[in-house]
Amino acid sequence: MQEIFDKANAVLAAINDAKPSNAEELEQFRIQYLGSKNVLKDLFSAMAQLPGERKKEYGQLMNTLKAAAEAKYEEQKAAADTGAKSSTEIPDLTAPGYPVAMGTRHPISIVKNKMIEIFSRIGFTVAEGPEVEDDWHNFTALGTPKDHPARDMQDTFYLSEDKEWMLRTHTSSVQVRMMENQKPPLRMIMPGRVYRNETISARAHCTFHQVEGLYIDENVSFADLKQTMFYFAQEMFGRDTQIRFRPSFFPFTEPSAEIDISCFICGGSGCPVCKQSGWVEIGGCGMVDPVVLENCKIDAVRYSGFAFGMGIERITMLKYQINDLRLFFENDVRLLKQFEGAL
Ligand code: 2NM
Repeated sequence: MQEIFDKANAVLAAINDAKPSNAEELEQFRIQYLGSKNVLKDLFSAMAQLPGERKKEYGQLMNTLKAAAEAKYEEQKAAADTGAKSSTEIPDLTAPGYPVAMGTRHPISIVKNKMIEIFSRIGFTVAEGPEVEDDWHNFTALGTPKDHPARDMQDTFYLSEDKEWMLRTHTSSVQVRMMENQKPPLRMIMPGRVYRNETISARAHCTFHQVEGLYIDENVSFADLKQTMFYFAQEMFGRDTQIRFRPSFFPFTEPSAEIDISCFICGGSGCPVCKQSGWVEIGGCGMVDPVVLENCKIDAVRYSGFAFGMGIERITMLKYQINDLRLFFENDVRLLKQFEGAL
């Protein structure tokens, strides 16, 4: 009789000691203790040989055995599923961590920084201002009051019913702030994000980035403007780059011009980038209208100035031959990682 109890207790000890640590051992354990021909069954049948008064005690031992086998199996299975070897094992805290992939600078930032660097070499400083603007700084001071037809040139995101507040449509609003608050000479560029309510396509987006520039001093001439743009074009696109100015219109400059550069892909002979014309547009510019200077409390008799504006996305698309503006706003790493190590 004691032999039967000893045998059952030995199996219980074996179950408690078992450490099935891989899938194969775990399956062996299951077959041995929980399968259709498991060892517990023989122990159960031995119950018949026991006297009545010890049957209950043996039955309880059998239940303990079965519960121990099931608990061990579930515990080891769960441990295997989570990859933990054992709940008591301490991880190696000195092991090196998993490497974290380094991010890359966005192409718009790369080109913006390059533009800042080029202009800073000839004495331009950088100024920034708010993206939510009032009517005065975004429009009226720049020669476009509320009823002015030139306002229709830009599709503005207004923020108030009375059209007093809006998302800035250009960074010229920052130039107004600078002209109001500082005395000439002024020589600065304003990089930043601007907003226009346009249908999103490969060539247009409701938000993009601009670098605008402003130079105000005594005797600033159109020749200074041309030479500044020529310098920029050569630094940005290469020493062989030529520029040309086409007459244009902006509400805040007179005269005004669009700036083209000779196509740096084909050198001017004609290709798909310049649409066979040999020239590509990079921005607009002009002599600041005396009315704008006076609006900003600058003596327009003593001072004159030039201003220019360029879209950073456009410059970036040209420089890196990116053909869809939307790529800049999607943050697809397949695009971004191509700029690894670039500036
Ligand atoms: C452009 C083109 C031409 C411009 C003018 C001014 C200001 F404030 F001085 F009047 N800021 N920016 C300007 C002139 C911007 O962007 C295509």
